[in-house]
Amino acid sequence: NPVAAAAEKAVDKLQEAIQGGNEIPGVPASEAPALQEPSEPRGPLPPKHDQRGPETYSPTGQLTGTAQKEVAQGGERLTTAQGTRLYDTNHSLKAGPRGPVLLQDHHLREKITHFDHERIPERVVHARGAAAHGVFQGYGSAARLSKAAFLGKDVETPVFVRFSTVLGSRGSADTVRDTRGFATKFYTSEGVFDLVGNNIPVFFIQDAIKFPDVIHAGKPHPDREIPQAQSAHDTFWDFVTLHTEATHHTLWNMSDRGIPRSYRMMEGFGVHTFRLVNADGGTTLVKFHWKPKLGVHSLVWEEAQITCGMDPDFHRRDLADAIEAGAFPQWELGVQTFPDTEEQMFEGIDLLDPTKIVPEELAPVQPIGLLTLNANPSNYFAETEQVAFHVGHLVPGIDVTNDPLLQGRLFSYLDTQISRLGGPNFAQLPINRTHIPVNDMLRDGMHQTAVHRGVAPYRPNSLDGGCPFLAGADTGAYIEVPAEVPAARKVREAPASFDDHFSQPRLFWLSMTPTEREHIAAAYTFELSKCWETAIKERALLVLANIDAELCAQVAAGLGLPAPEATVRPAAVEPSPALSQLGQTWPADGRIIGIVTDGEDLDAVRSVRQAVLDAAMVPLVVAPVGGRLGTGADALDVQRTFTAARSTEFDALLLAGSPPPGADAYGARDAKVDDATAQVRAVDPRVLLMLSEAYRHGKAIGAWATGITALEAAGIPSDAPGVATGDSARTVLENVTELLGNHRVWERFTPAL
Ligand code: HDE
Repeated sequence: NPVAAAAEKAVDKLQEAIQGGNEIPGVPASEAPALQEPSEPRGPLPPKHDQRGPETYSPTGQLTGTAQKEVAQGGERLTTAQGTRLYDTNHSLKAGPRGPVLLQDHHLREKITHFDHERIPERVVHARGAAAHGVFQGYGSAARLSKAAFLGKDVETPVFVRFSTVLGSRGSADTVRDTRGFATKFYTSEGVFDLVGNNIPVFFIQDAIKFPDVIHAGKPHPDREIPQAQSAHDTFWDFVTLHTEATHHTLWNMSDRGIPRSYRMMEGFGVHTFRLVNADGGTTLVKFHWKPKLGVHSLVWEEAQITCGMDPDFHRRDLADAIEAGAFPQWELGVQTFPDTEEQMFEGIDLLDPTKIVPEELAPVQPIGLLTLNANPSNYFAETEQVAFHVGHLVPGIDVTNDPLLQGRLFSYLDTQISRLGGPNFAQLPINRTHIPVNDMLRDGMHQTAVHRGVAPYRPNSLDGGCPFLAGADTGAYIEVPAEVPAARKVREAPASFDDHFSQPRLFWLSMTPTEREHIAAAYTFELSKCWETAIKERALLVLANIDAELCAQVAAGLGLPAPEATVRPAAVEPSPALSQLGQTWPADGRIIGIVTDGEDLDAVRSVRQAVLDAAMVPLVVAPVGGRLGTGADALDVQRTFTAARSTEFDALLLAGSPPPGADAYGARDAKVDDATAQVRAVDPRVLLMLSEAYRHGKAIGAWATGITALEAAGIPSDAPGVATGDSARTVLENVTELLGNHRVWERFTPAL
């Protein structure tokens, strides 16, 4: 089973990382050969098997990404940036060993000056991100809609995808409640196409002119610069309750969509309506969707909050580990299609309003290709940080619409990149370069790396042989759709259809299961409790009253405020079951199973660990202390100690036990077997915490033999929902795997946490 083998390799890697650094078990540090500084030059470490750098091709003599790396970081001997060899990099040039440092020390100044300038401004939004390389394979099903070559049947196109949170700084935690960015760069045979989307299909505002305002409101308060990466504060709620067009997006944020389990388990949306053009010039309006093969899953709020502290890099690590293990995440790209009519409405929904969805029941998502992420970046800065997406990077066959949010974005991305990447030549950075020849007339500027030939970068010219020549429609030119612009007055106005701010939030609310509604009400209560101003809480309750009286009443009760009456009666709407995350089963591939053991009955642990691998999941052995369990070739590595483990890291817990049932377990060494109270007291409190949290968070728990004793000590009956017990470890695992198909044990959530 290649997936299992890959997962095993990943666990070994993890083990290496845990043990790495100073000690190899059984070998004193001084004798560990690999850790000694080599005395002779040797080749650099090869890239890890999961890593890849950007591949680029330039006909104008620009270096490709790989070649550039060789120039910058090749060879055996340390040099200055000018290539001069150095004999010392640890001591400044001084007037005597105890004397002052000399200004003439160029190496010192070059080294420190370069370091002083290592940082570039972080993105003004979406600063915190993680990315991966991959491939997109067209199904060909979109050929009747779009002439874009990369959508053709079996056409493979390299891609680079960056996921992000929106509000937090570069160093903020991954699992905060926020929208997630989902930006994809397709290096197509017709130029770069960027699909710069989010994991939520609607946006806060309807007009880009409000973007600075909504972001100012969401970012930390300007006086104390708190809170970090949070919407739970006055200015955010002030804005979204005064601009009620934000109600729909805010509701999605307060739902489980705001706290994804993994980047691999979220949907992506292009949000705006785009226009596709086929080879005959026929046009269709579409909305883009990414559908994850692993399903859409979320954390629960308490779990997300604990994870912010226990592992702030949770999503970043999850993505990289999965790819390293060969469990490549996949999404299908799909489109909802609408006739390109003059009014650009579909079933009464304004397609130019980015706060509206079109329910999938009205316009099904039709799959048009498959995205597979299969390599990690080899340098975070060069790739993930320097990548520059732009909604205006389009290829023939894809065009924009008049959505006023999209129109503003068409301006913003290039503008922000000029300041973030220090000038107008960032398209030459390896990660941003198209993989096809560039023949532009853009010249000079900061950080120009091309050595342009010729003397006439203008058209027409007679000096450079008339080059570059223009392309026509038959030679692959990008030609904007000659869409009609109706005669109109210049106005600062929105169409009347943009005024409906509540019917779609109500549609979303009605489409949720009771459990999901509980989570939403709890999230609103949490966020609004963090606001200082009562007036803002009261205004937020008014907004909720216009969505649903029950939602409003629950949040009002939590805040200790009266529930107001609705002021708006939203249009009658049909629920859209496709919006709910519950009710389906999904593959458990790549799920993380904590096997908690006190070191007894290692045969069962070994066998269940192997069974977890065989099921393409990742086992992590959790034991009281680190090191290895048992001896010889069969010894098991401990991946987590009771001190370093927290339930939030695992999708399910297995409690290994020691035969015979009833013997001491988990630190119960001194307890009398027949003294139940003593046993309860003696179970390690860290195990009890792990169990009670996992139970509260709706995770599947399995136990066998004395593991069942520990379960009971944690107050979890062995017949509770989502708890699998038995004598055979493998049978217990089978039951747990089945439970994982539903992601969580949802029965435990009603009533809510
Ligand atoms: Fe963005 N957005 N955005 N945005 N956006 C940026 O560009 C902007 C919007 C999205 O991983 C910035 O290079 C405006 C919607 C993603 O590098 C900036 C408006 C959607 C990313 C910018 C929007 C997005 C950005 C900041 C309102 C989903 C991260 C850094 C009209 C469809 C891309 C940068 C990455 C980044 C502007 C609204 C998605 C400032 C003006 C709607 C995924 O240019």
